[in-house]
Amino acid sequence: MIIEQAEVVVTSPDRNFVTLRLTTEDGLVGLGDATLNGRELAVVAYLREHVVPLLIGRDAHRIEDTWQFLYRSAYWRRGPVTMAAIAAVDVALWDLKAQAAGMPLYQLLGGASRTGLLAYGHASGRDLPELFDSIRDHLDQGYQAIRVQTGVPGLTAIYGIASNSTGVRYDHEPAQRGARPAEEDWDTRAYLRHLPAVFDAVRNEFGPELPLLHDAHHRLTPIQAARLGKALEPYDLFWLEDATPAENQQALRLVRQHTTTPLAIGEIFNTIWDYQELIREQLIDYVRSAVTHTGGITHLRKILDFAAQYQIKSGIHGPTDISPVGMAAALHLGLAIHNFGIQEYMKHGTRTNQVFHQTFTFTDGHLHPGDHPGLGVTLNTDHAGTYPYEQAYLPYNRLTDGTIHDW
Ligand code: EZ4
Ligand code: CO
Repeated sequence: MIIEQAEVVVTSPDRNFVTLRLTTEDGLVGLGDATLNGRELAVVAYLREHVVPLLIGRDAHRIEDTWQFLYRSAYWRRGPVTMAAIAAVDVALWDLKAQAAGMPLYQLLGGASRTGLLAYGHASGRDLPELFDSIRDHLDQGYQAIRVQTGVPGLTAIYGIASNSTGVRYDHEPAQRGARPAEEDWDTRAYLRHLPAVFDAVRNEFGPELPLLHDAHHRLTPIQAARLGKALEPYDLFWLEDATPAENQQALRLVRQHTTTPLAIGEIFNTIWDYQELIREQLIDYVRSAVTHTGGITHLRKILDFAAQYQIKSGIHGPTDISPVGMAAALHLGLAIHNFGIQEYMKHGTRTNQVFHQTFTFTDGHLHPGDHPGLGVTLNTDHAGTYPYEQAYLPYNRLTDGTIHDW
């Protein structure tokens, strides 16, 4: 199964996506997602200039060998750009191998360990009435687990709210098109005062059973995160995500000592080394890495197998900046592993769904990758070509005194 052609397709239907498309001599087409939100073209250049020339003529069956070759022969290891590029190659090779075998990819990964994947969606509102409407809307769509984000009094534009006070709706996700990143404001004390009351109100309205999640998006110090985890204990969160900035694994030890609120982290990690202490010392409960940003199925599987030894489960990142290709890869992996926890799922827009034809399903709050050979996603290159790349940036934060803060 020799790789004859490797193309990097950039398209921007509802937002920018980078897709690697491998074609074999036998005419099979495999897809891999290489989308790195806000830094897309860096991965495009890495792939086009440095990886594509190495792929032509290789045996597409040699997935582990190709992974090790790309990782070790670069000499410069890790990092989001490198690992997204390797991920795209890895997923495209798994797609090809499963198509060649005539099986859905999850079969090659060991077969189904469950009938469907519990998914959570993103409810949000500037205030409680808006938030309650959003939760009800998600329940109507069938979601059985819900992430809750709200506005904070005194702050005008903060992470996770589908519309801000200027009435401008995010295009499904936080990156915004334009030549400069949007500035948002942040005040940790105001947030810490406000959030427990929000969860109190949500539990009163929707009862004790609904799994609720929350994303603190890297903004807290360890002691602030510990306090928040403790304050939220009465509301029985499924998880508190990214409580502290991710680089310092030690921070989680302090948080852990103070709270029984389950902790999830890792959407911006890119290798198993970022998790080494967190997993071995059981400082977290859920691994947030995406297939797309963590070296593909081959590497994320190793992280999740390591995590399984410590009863730590998957919580694979699934915002709209993961393309339908990256999402399908997550679903095949999630269906196969034993230590599946939950899958994040924000729906893509109609333009995206025209560019990427998908066969995965969402029924009664559960995702299933479908039973088509391979990933089950095809790329309509004609449609893709009608949506050229548009510059977009993730926002950034300033405190009230003007200091840049973690976003
Ligand atoms: O901010 O994917 O849990 N989900 C998240 C996302 C991230 C974006 C960044 O590109 O934190 O919304
Ligand atoms: Co997050």
